[in-house]
Amino acid sequence: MSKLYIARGACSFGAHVAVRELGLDIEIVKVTLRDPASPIFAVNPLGRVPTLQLDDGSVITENSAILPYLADLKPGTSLFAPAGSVERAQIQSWLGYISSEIHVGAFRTINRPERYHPDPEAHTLVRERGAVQLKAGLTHIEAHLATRKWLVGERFTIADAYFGLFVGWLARLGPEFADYPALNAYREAYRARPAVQAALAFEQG
Ligand SMILES: N[C@@H](CCC(=O)N[C@@H](CS)C(=O)NCC(=O)O)C(=O)O
Repeated sequence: MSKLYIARGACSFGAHVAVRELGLDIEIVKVTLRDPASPIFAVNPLGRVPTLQLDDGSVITENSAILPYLADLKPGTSLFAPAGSVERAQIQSWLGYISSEIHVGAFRTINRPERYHPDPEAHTLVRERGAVQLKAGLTHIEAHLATRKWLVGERFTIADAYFGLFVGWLARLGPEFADYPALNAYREAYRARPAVQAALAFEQG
């Protein structure tokens, strides 16, 4: 059976949700991160999640590759769109924006400043810059969501499975990230989904 490697509360949550939304027969394997003894290093030399290992041993990494791959296992699913369609490109556009601007460009800068500057005394400044980047990205998405419930096409897609986890992370950052009405409504709609609740229960168990 194929395996999706995830870690509790990590950015693998979107792929985990997608597996449950799609009803795929894929084993969810919970691992620890930044731990040399973690089994993730035997599958992905970077030691990162999500990592998808297929029946035949092939390995796929990166949210932006794993999420479309999972959706394509269920042709015609409403979580994605047909090859060649504008909607498919828009969904992929959001995957790229969230992966680069929101995750690595903003959250990682705030959560892992040591990856951007070796001097601990510089970390406060790095985090501050990350917060500025994050607010710019959130303002952009807040405006987009002001007139729609989900990112693309009036329905929940793999872009939402992915973005919803980062909206969940905002609560960890404190009150300066609380004043986004459309994002707050989006977080509630995301959390209400049975697949999200099942994924949360599994990861916290
Ligand atoms: N660009 C990757 C980022 C993956 C990533 O950084 N995952 C984090 C968890 S949110 C991780 O595994 N961190 C452990 C580490 O970097 O050692 C993706 O989108 O899949």
